Amino acid sequence: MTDTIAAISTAMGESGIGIVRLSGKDALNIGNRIFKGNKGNILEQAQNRKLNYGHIINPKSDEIVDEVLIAFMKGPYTYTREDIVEIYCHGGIIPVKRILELTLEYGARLAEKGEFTKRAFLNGRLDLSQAEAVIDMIKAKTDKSFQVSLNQLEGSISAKVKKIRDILLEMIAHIEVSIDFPDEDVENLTYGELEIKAKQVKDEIDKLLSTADRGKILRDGLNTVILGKPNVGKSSLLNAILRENRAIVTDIPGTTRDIIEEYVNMDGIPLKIVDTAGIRTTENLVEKIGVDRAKNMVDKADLIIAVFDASESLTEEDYEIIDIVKDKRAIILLNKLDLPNEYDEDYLKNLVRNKEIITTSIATGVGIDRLEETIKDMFYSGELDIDSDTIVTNMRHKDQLIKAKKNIEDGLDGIMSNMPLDCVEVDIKNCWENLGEISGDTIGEDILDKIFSEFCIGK
Ligand SMILES: Nc1nc2c(ncn2[C@@H]2O[C@H](COP(=O)(O)OP(=O)(O)OP(=O)(O)O)[C@@H](O)[C@H]2O)c(=O)[nH]1
Ligand SMILES: [Mg+2]
Repeated sequence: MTDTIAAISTAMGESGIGIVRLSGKDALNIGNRIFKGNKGNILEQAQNRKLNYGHIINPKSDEIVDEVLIAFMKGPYTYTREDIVEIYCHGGIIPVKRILELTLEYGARLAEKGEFTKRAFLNGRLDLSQAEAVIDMIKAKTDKSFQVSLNQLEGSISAKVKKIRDILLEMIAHIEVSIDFPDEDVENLTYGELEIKAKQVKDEIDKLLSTADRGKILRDGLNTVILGKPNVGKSSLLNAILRENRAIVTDIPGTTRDIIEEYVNMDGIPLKIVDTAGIRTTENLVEKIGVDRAKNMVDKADLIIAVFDASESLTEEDYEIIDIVKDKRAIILLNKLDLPNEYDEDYLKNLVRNKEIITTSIATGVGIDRLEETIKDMFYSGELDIDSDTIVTNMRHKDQLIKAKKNIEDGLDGIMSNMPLDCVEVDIKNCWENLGEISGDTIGEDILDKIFSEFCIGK
């Protein structure tokens, strides 16, 4: 990590300014080679963290490349903990590219994706969960998901994980002492203490895990799948929610053949709306694949909107759909209410029992607002308290928490059945390591590379 990296840190395109960033021990040197201020080569005398006005020049020809502001930030009080030089030039593709090329020519190496943040992590400025929060912040699509990432960057998960790991460490220390100085009284005491602490650890892990699904929703959007037999108005519903003609709507059953996914921000709730092919038995190969895909979406759905046609009595396909959604979180939509009704409301109510039934006429726009209100109510009700500061938004963290939970449960079983302490210790240590992978204290190089490859270049 002794080389100096450089990258364009702003998005490529037309803009007011663009930023080229350098980090590493040669950052200042390289900056000095290509920058010319009013008083000559000013960076050398520049005060730390002050903006300097001047030009980037090509040292070989003295030709001006761009008019810029440049700042030098001395490590270790920087993002990467290394010396950093930032060059603020005109936006647009050409200036940033030419300046980047010059920095490379004078000794910098093109940064890999996320390499600035990786250095921040490796130099101990951020732990891994905080580094991951940086990606999430950059990718956040709603205020809420941004806020949750910001909390994570501020260390909300790190603090919780550290607290749990400290308890585990105390347990390990306790066990080691008991093994080194065997004494029956001490040992009995040890089992009692270990039990209390193991339960505490398990509780804390459970608490974090209980926020994980909510975190996924905040990050990716509430996965909302529209399901129904052909021609009931599923695509019309997608269009109504999006308020644009996204999907093709015709009166021919079997119009939608593939999955259509769109994101919408419903008063701050991120939704991923999925329109699907109408469920029916068909000989048409393309449609058949579409129907299979529709059914596959069900398991991944956070919420299903099952659409029925009120102008017809229930068909075999409708019964199949009722069966699919009966144990799922679902809203029942009775559509085409503008037409003469053929369904038996009480009968349907009885079939879907605990589910909310909403009557709509999507074609004329009736009932959409009620559907939206219902979705919002479901989201904000009960367990979905999205103001909580620590929410596990990252699937990698969730996986580690699940592993940690399994290990502490095994450990607890061992404690309860007075297993030899060195066996118990293995589970406790595993749990400690699982949690360490969240903060990055115990983690392999390959996983690190994978995590940082999700970043954009220049961050
Ligand atoms: N009268 C009436 N017609 C509607 C209503 N909603 C949708 N339609 C019509 O029903 C037909 C089918 O609508 P779509 O939205 O394509 O239905 P779909 O469920 O996506 O159908 P597939 O893609 O074939 O599965 C179209 O002609 C719509 O205009 C409604 O509330 N009332
Ligand atoms: Mg359709």
